[in-house]
Amino acid sequence: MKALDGIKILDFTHVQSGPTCTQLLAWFGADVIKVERPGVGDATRKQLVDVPGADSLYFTMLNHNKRSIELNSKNPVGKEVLIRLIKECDVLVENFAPGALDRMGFSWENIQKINPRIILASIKGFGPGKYQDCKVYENVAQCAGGSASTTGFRDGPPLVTGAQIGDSGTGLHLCLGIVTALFQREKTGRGQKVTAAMQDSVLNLARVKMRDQQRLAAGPLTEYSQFGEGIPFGEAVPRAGNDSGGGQPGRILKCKGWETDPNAYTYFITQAAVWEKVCDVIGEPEWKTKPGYATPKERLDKLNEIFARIEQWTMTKTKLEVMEICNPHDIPVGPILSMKEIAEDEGLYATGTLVRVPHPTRGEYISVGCPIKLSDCEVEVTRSPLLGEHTHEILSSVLGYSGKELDDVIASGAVGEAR
Ligand code: CAO
Repeated sequence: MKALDGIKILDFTHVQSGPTCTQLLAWFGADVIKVERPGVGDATRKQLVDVPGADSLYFTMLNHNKRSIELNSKNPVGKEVLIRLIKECDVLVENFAPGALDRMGFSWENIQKINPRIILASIKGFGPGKYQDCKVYENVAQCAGGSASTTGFRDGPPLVTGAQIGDSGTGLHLCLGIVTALFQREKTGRGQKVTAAMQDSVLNLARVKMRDQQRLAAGPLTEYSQFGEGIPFGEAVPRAGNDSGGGQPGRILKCKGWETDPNAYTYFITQAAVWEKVCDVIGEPEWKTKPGYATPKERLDKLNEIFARIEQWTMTKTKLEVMEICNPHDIPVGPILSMKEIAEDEGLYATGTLVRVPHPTRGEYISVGCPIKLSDCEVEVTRSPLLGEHTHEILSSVLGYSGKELDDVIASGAVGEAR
């Protein structure tokens, strides 16, 4: 038995943000019916193709455990099929451009009339306001949500991060909204509208930077490296390089092999509670009591010197040796792991965080499995559907089409089937 057994999701999502959300729901046992344009499908099927003729990794890695129906929702017969799907399903999830669902004739008011119990879950770039009509992609959200202005080095331009906090981050937020609405429906019997804006989700993930924006009014941010370097603050939270966000000084330091390996680095935090152990490990025991070094406040203007000394030590060790030496002392360090190293970590396959998935047209590929583990709901990752692979099955077994009615729908051209 799966946690979301019996829940049917009408999945009108595409690209990354929405599919991230519905994939999680599918992993927890929901029946996710992905509606795709006949002959075209989700645009990511054909983006960044590495195996000619096969669905891309972009698509396969975001659409596991789903079923695919090819359905033209602008065609009159297609609309009838869609109405039947809305009647059958518990949740409709979409991340079309603003207004697209309304233009199809499926406004929230209409959807509620068709099925008052349904939950409509939407991702948009912005919430209501001056930018509400904009189409938005990942990096736009990272910039508009405050992340880019606070990422990177002070003397360089704003930076976007490799983690897809705008797309996958918003998908996660929406997923929580959906299960919360399902929980509330248990008591009220009613559906509701759930929305998550990409700007809002990025801002939520950048919450500590809004904290710092307000702290600036009370004085300089002493834990930022620029304070110790005597560089004045402006009106907005600056980019903090690799400073840690939590008030404990931290940096990325070179390790053995850095000259040729771009990832031979470690993150190193000089946590106040373990300062004495840090001094012992790097061979500067006198710093434990030396005036100007003994307390965190005294050290603020010496952080460059201190980290340069720690780096002299880390450069004599590999990043994994640094971790092995520091961990027993509770000194927080993090090796900079490349995607290659992560892909080769069998421990991550053992926990299901990485999975090897067989696929009929592209062969076996590696995917990231479900990052959330439930003790009573095991996740089994199955491959993404081919375009229209389940059209017939959904029409007949979910919607009850049969005989002439089924033939008529297929003949109308409103639906397509895997070729
Ligand atoms: N049958 C018929 N028509 C369909 C259909 C189907 N099964 N599925 C989609 N369509 C139509 C839509 O109705 C829309 O038509 P109109 O423009 O006539 O209303 C059209 O396809 C295109 O949809 P779109 O505007 O959503 O797609 P796009 O490629 O132009 O824009 C995106 C993509 C992502 C920028 C936009 O959807 C968006 O801003 N979404 C919200 C924010 C978001 O999720 N962004 C993250 C994307 S991941 O980086």
